[in-house]
Amino acid sequence: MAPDAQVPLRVYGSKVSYFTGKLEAYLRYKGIAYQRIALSPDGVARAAGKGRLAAQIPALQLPDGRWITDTTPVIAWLEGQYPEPRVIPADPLQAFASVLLEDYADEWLWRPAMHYRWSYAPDRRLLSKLIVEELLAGQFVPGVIARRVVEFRQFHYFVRRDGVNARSREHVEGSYLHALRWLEGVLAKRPFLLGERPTLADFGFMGPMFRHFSHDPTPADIMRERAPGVWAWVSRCWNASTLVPGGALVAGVPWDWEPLLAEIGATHLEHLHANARAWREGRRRFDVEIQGVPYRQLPTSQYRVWCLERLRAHFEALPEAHQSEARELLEGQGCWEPLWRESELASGYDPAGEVPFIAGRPVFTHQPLLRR
Ligand SMILES: N[C@@H](CCC(=O)N[C@@H](CS)C(=O)NCC(=O)O)C(=O)O
Repeated sequence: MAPDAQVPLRVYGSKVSYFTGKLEAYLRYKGIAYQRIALSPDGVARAAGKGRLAAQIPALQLPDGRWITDTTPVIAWLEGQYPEPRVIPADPLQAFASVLLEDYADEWLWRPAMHYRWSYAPDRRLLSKLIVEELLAGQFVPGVIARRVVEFRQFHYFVRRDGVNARSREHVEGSYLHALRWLEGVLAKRPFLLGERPTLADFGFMGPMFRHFSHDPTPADIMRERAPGVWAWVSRCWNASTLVPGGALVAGVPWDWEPLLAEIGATHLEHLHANARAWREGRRRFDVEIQGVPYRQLPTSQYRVWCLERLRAHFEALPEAHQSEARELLEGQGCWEPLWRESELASGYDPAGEVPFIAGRPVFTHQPLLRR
């Protein structure tokens, strides 16, 4: 049953979170009413009281009481419930390429986003303050200790443990700079990535670009200096509900997407492949070389095996004529081979096909490995 559009969805999230920002930008554009509930002790208690303590944010509660998580399947599901204005392009090739861009923005740009936030002192200080104020609103807890704990936890789990060190640091920052340059070039030609209105690729990029890169002091300074067009686009996406409906999209996958696809093939898909192999071999950590830079002891992620499965499933579901077009596009940019290099995938992440109606599992969780 479609949710009642008049009753706001409850979005449990944080005003500084990557994925909460991505989802909020989408909901605003769609005109879907929502109420954001901060993860203060009160917000957590309310979520827990409804029988579900979110392991990840955002977690959404529908008017009928059901919960959904994970912005990628959540957006896909909401598109079925609220079809207009549609964000998943009607052209199957554009839709497939957009899903690939969304996955890259969600998963590959996550590392530089966390690195800038937790490695640079001004960013770390500001964000630990904001997070503690949100989490501990109304509680008497020594703020300075809580902030140090947050800073240590985030840096340890999402920066050091995710392979950022003296050898990889420049490359990690290079991923952000590459994405900025690419976006700036495309946005000099049209207001959104596929034309006159935002589509899934725009909302995918809003994850890293909105609540991290355009907000945190160090990457925001870089964005304002080097990519003012991206700076303006972030606001445009946030304010996109005011656009006149029906803006045109370009035909097919534009040639200016190709350099980004080449980057995705050389980075994100290589990483997804190495992660999937490590998962098959039952390893908790793995090494991989990306664009000649060694990333050591990365945590194996069950969730990201599922990401690769989903990308393949999307390709396989394309009508035959579009499959050959998509294959040609991917082969031309070095994406095809890493997408299929791992012969068998068995993530076991969502065996009953229930997403987004499952509790999303944190990206680096190893529960199934522990059960062996
Ligand atoms: N794939 C998920 C990822 C959600 C996610 O990782 N959210 C982060 C915050 S932006 C989180 O909850 N992290 C949990 C933690 O820090 O332990 C989605 O798209 O919603």
